[in-house]
Amino acid sequence: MRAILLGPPGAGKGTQAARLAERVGVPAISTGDIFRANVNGGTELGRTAQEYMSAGALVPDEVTNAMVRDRLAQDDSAAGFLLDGYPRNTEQAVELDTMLADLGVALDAAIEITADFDEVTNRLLRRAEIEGRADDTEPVIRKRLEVYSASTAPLTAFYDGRGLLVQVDGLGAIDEVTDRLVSALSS
Ligand code: B4P
Repeated sequence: MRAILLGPPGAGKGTQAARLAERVGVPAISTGDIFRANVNGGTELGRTAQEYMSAGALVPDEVTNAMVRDRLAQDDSAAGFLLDGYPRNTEQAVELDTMLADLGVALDAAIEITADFDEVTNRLLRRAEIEGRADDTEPVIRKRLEVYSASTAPLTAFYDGRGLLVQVDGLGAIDEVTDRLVSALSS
């Protein structure tokens, strides 16, 4: 399976990507996790990413695209992958097309996990209490949702137009959402 996971921040992309990837036997590739690992490791990429992430903005496309291109070229992605949090705008989606064409493969599905903004805001504020992520404060969450509406939400129509869109309700227990995803993908 070669798929991408779409949805607003807090919809459950990271949560469900890990579970789905394990069931399907492909790597879950989270651009957010790669950025955070670089921030924690104090790398140059991490310093660049932190500046944008802590403001709730997207990390510049040239940085993100190069990172994903490298990751998809690794051996474990050859038989499939689940991209969590990429693409996040039309420019990244067009670049992903080029990367996949260069690898001679194509996407099987664009899975969108839907959830309303009140619910995702509450989830992220709860996570802030547990994990203390710098981008889970109320003003930054608001900014992330604005960026999602302006830049990422148009990808729903982009992938629907190609017949690749699979929408799954992200509300309810984590196990229920996983079951919905598995059944939506198998049909
Ligand atoms: P991400 O790491 O992708 O973070 P996110 O969108 O907030 O979603 P995440 O995966 O963490 O949360 P989830 O919904 O699983 O991005 C962070 C930042 O990195 C971006 O703002 C941007 O700056 C940068 N970035 C990443 N990709 C980029 C790209 N392609 N281009 C440019 N910049 C990029 O879960 C949230 C919470 O909800 C968790 O606490 C979870 O436990 C909980 N939860 C999940 N499912 C639930 C359920 N069903 N019920 C209750 N709680 C649930």
